[in-house]
Amino acid sequence: MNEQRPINVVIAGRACVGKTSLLKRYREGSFDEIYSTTIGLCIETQEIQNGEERFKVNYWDTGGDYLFPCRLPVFIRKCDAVIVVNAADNCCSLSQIDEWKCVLQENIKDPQTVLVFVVTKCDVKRLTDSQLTKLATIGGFNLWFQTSAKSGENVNLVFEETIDAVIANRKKQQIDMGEQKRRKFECCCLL
Ligand SMILES: Nc1nc2c(ncn2[C@@H]2O[C@H](COP(=O)(O)OP(=O)(O)OP(=O)(O)O)[C@@H](O)[C@H]2O)c(=O)[nH]1
Ligand SMILES: [Mg+2]
Repeated sequence: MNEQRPINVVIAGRACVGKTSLLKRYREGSFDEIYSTTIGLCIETQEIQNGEERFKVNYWDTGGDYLFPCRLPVFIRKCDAVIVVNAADNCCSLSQIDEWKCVLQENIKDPQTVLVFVVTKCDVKRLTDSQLTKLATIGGFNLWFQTSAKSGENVNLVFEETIDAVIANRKKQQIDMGEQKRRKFECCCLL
């Protein structure tokens, strides 16, 4: 069994949008109505199996007030995926999406980084599919979901599809590198 390089997933968004609740619902299957702000940063780790390969996944649950709208800290530049969380009841305007787009463009230089747009609290207010798709497309996201940490709707899907996309990117990168090496070798043989 192959142990792979850890996968780093940053969960970002303004304070109180539901980042910690989203992760808690996924990892523990529970939901808490009482708001307890995340001070700075919390890291959770998960071991996952994908075929013959084993991955350690680190989830970086950021505290909204600590990070945003300041420049995101350096670890975000090295992550494999960023899950941007917005709450359906108060922060899905076009100007906020533009703001996120700038923050991500400024901080994430690796085009392989999977950008995920999550609108949560959909038990309180729900966007239409076309509203969600429009916002996510304008923001330049690769994946988008509407979720509720309270009901659990789509929560597992967010994390499963994000991890699948990261692993698929890595596999594609390995194939591309293998192909480049093979071409170099063929060129050397011809000389
Ligand atoms: N109705 C509803 N409430 C939610 C949902 N997700 C989170 N909440 C509530 O929203 C509040 C904030 O949730 P948190 O998950 O702590 O928010 P956060 O983004 O981690 O906040 P910070 O750590 O301060 O950045 C809490 O009172 C949660 O119970 C949801 O899907 N539906
Ligand atoms: Mg939190």
